[in-house]
Amino acid sequence: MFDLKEHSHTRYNPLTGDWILVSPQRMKRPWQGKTETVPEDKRPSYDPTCYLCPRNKRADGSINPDYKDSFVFVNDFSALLEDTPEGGIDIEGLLKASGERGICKVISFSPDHSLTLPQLSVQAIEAVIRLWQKEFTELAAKPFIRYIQIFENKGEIMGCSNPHPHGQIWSQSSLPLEIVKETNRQKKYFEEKGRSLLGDYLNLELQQQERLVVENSHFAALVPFWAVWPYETLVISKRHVQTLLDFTPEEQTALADILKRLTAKYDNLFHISFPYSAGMHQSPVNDGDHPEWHWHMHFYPPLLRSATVKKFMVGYEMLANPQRDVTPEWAAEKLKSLPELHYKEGGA
Ligand code: H2U
Ligand code: ZN
Repeated sequence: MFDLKEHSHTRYNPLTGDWILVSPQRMKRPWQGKTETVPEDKRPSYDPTCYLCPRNKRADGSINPDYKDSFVFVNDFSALLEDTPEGGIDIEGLLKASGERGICKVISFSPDHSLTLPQLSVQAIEAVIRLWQKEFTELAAKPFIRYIQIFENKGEIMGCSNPHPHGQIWSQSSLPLEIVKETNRQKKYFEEKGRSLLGDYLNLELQQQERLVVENSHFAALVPFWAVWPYETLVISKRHVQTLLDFTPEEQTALADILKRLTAKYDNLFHISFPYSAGMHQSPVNDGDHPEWHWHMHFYPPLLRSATVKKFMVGYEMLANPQRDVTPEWAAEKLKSLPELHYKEGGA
């Protein structure tokens, strides 16, 4: 009889329409992969060579203020620029290109170079959330901006240039690929059922409890049924809201709480500052009504079975379809069992 825990199968991602191949029987195979050395994780609170620390000089020659909480500036090497001319090419539908305008920013989460998100207090994370809201409001006020991507790239393994706790915001004049997919799927579901796709999905997860990692009264973090990365998680707001501007003060505190608890568990998994790419997905702006949109946040960590063994998206995955061995249920159980107190603060 077919068993999700035993037999290879494909799983559907209702948010994007993609599929993932799951091969639980391969968890038993011997491992002969690469082992790398763990990067030393001891840093000073202030690094005179860091472009994010207070009072330091950045690449464009400007000097950072002596900031006390968080600090935001326009990326000195922005991938998107506000003054890009409109236009493009279309040659027989085969050679197509279109000018893209945008604004890119960098956000330092704290003046302290040595910290990471889970080591910040809930109040300090709330301050970051309020800054995200302020930036979102300002960028959305520009009529040419249609989507605002708030994200964090963390760890050398993810190509992050600097361990100072920071994130980025890229905003642009068209909708990026993942947002197009998620908009289409959520819209179709909302039109058919009159309810939020992620709201209904979250209700199932709260009933089943099998993939739930952390929860409070306003948010839940879980390993999605269709997770691609071994320890991938999805943070979903319990209330169906379109963007982070809709959060009440109580929800802002609850979001800070869930982010701190989830990222502390991540660090506790292998006793390292856990690398990932994480970011919020929310409704486009200046694009009409999007009642289908349900705010959420993805965490995509690359690590597989230790601080040094990462999952590579190669071979079959590049050519055919993403695949995983450990089941999302197994990963959720593992994350759930870890302490919420950070290992550097006495958590196991
Ligand atoms: P990561 O999140 O990948 O580390 O990127 C940090 C960004 O900081 C990167 O996009 C920018 C880079 O362009 N940066 C500046 O804006 N000013 C600097 O002085 C150095 C790096
Ligand atoms: Zn620094």
